[in-house]
Amino acid sequence: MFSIGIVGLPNVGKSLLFKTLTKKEVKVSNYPFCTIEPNKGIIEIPDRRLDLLFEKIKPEKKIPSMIEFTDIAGLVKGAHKGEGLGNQFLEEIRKVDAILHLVRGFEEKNMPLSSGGITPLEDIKIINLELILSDLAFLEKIIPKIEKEAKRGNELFKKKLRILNFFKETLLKEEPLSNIFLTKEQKELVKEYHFLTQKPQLIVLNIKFNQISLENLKKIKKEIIKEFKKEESEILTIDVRFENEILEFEKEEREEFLKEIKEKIDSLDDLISSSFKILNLIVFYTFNEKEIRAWELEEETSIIEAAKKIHTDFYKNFIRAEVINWKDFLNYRSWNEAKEKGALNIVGKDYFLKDGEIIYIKV
Ligand SMILES: Nc1nc2c(ncn2[C@@H]2O[C@H](COP(=O)(O)OP(=O)(O)O)[C@@H](O)[C@H]2O)c(=O)[nH]1
Ligand SMILES: [Mg+2]
Repeated sequence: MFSIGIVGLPNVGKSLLFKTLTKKEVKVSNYPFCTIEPNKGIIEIPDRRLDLLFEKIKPEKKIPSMIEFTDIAGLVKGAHKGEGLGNQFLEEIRKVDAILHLVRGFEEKNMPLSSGGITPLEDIKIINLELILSDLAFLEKIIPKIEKEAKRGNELFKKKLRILNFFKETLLKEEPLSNIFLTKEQKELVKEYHFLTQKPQLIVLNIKFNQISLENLKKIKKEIIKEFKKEESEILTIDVRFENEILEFEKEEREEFLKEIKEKIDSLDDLISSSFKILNLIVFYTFNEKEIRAWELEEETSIIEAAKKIHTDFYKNFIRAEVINWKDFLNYRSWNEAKEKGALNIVGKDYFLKDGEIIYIKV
């Protein structure tokens, strides 16, 4: 399962966000492979396509894709040098696939801010600098070893060394590694190191919706986009405490509330969807009479890898597969009808799956 780490300075609302998210948690007992740890929770991904397919096919069960969220304790300045258990927390970040960077955008009388005000840009910089310095310290540890191998004439290590030296230069300029464009081959070469600043990062501003004007909010967002070279879709605003409070409400009531302030804040579902999106995964579907299921997969992966994910038998005995885009499938009454009308694409094991495809594997 892919995982997201909630990261940020102390007192920005990470644990409250985690608590709010895990109120939506799936029953872990359904997933015996999952370890139960207090700071981890498994959340279902909202998926309109899956809902529509479920309504059409009407199997007994619907199984959405899921991701794991981890509440990682607050980083402080100097974390990379071990400040405030920093190294331990940074190691936890190394294990996740993407970072949800929560930033404080609310004021609270009994919780004064050390800087005396709301300073999201500075706060983001503090955390990102710790990630950069941690990557740099790690690089300095591994480069000499790789240099040794490269000197012996190992071509692979020579290639690695070139990339890692370039990484070092970038980090020394206090830039994250995500700013560097890498080819697929280059990415493969450094994948094993799990650099922190290479992980996709979603920035989430935690505000009090009645405390900040829409104008001001837009301005802050724009500054963040510019300063950290982010896409608009990589920045969300959320009112964590409010989301926590309205969880108790009925769905209609909740939507009524949200409609009023929609311009200012994103919803918890938006947050979950965006966390999933930054992982750059595709989703494909399988179904039978019993269940319809969504599966997540890395982009540019062949169908044989998808088969492996479903069941090793499908992987071992794969003959071919039938594939159709989910929306196209809605035009037919059944799989058989789609097949008779020639709408199914028959593919071999090297076929690259595309987002939103339904597959049926023949063994
Ligand atoms: N006003 C307001 N207070 C919040 C919000 N989120 C968290 N808090 C409060 O801030 C304090 C720290 O929150 P916590 O989730 O423990 O922060 P963490 O250190 O980042 O895990 C707690 O007293 C929370 O109740 C929020 O969205 N709005
Ligand atoms: Mg906490």
